[in-house]
Amino acid sequence: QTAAFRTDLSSLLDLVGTGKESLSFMKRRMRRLASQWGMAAQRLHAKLRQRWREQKKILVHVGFLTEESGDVFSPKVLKGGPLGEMVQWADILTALHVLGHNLKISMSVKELYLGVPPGRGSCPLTGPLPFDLIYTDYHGMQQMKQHMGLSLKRHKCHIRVIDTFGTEPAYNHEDYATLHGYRTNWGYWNLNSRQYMTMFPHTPDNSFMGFVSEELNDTEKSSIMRNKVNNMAVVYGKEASMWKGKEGFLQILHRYMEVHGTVYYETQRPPEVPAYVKNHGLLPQHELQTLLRKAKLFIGFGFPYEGPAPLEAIANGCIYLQPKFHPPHSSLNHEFFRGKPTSREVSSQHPYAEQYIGRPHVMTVDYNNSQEFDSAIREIMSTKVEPYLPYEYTCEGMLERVHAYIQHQVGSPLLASQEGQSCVEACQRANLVCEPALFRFVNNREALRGLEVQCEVVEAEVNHVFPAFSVLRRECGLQKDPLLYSCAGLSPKYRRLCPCRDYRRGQVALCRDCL
Ligand code: U2F
Repeated sequence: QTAAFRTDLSSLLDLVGTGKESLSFMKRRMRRLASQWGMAAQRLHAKLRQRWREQKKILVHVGFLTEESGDVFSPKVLKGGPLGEMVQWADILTALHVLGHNLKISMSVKELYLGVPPGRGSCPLTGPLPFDLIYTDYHGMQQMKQHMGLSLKRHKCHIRVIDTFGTEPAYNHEDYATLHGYRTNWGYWNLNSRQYMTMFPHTPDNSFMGFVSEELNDTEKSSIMRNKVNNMAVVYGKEASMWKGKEGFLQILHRYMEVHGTVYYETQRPPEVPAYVKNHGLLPQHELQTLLRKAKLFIGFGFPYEGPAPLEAIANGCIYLQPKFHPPHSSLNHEFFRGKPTSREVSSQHPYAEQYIGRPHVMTVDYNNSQEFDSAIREIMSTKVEPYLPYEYTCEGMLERVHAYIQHQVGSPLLASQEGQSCVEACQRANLVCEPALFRFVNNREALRGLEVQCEVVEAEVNHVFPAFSVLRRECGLQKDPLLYSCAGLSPKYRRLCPCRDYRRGQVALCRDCL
């Protein structure tokens, strides 16, 4: 079935459900950005020039929002708790919907069981997989392992783990992690490291999923630039604890600028927030954007790490000022990162802003040097910048990327031919070509299991149609001599295991992403 772009979000909004602040936050965000997504869909549609896209059946199981994982996030949505993950899940869901895929959303372990006759007690994921792809997170992995048992192994290659800070190969590889001290409580799932999808492009070992930020047209941009208030600063930190011990910097800042905050409070101003700060309380996202449009400076004090807010500020024409960390923070020296499956060194509050955006939009300075800090503020007040949003954080950028991951990362599939059909033909039927270099990856029992093949015997033989299986006799054969891997071979007795890949139109020797 063909995936057709969708520009209407109403069926997605229905799917998301109700009853939790986190869901309401995500839905508000979806509505607010709906027209932006719609325009992006039209642009990508034109760019892809009718290229055929297969509609995938996709399960999105948001583990961290399930009651079973404790869901500590939802109750804090209106109280200054982390929203970055919710921003990202809202955008992932929207991107998948807009790309035209067939979505099922699950936010509880119960929902993993839906559609199974009562009493059978088995998860639908234990049978043949009804989904082409499963997006989940580390909590979801744990839950699926508990409920699917061994069959999780078979379905592994369909899983994508949304993982904010990233997982390095050394931590993912079970045996290696065990041997060399890289085991963490998050697990060692033996995935292909590209199955972990991150919030920022931390390392090419993982895939970069990202999220989106607000986009402005030229008229909006120039109006924002005209209306900037040069001495207005907004502090990054919606929770009072993020302001703790920052009086010194705030004092210097206040010498030059009017200081605004969006700190959550119940009845009284939190003691961490000085009286001269104009605190708006936690704002709904669109009101925060309005505030950022006027402000000249968005200033970070070191926490939270790697959130969406600095990108939003820069997109609204602010300069983002943040502390440099030396030594860099990492799981080796900092409580927040301790136990996370990465040794990545975080060189400032927001390394992406530092390394991929930089001046004039981003200034990363040593806050312990008050002179440096002081002159950064003065420089910011006199620097003119335009609102800036990297393409990869626009809706079109995200759609393009998610589209490419879906079509290419599952675009090199393993197929079973029919009896009497060669792999040349089997792949062709799926608009792909047989790729002999990939036979060595499918010449094993795991591949047979992945295709749900019933084998009474598995034997390795010198036979030019192997790897293959006979349905009738329940016999499976693996290839003994790699020189005999053949796309062309066929036999009426056997269905073959065929590794296929995509190709460039008019240059079939190369895969689409090969140049
Ligand atoms: C990050 O999580 P946070 O949620 O704390 O990240 P922020 O950058 O502070 O902002 C998240 C969103 O909160 C919104 C704002 C951002 O989209 O528009 N917001 C708002 O709606 N109203 C306000 O008054 C202020 C902000 C990161 F994303 C997580 O992955 C990490 O776990 C966490 C800890 O490092 O930091």
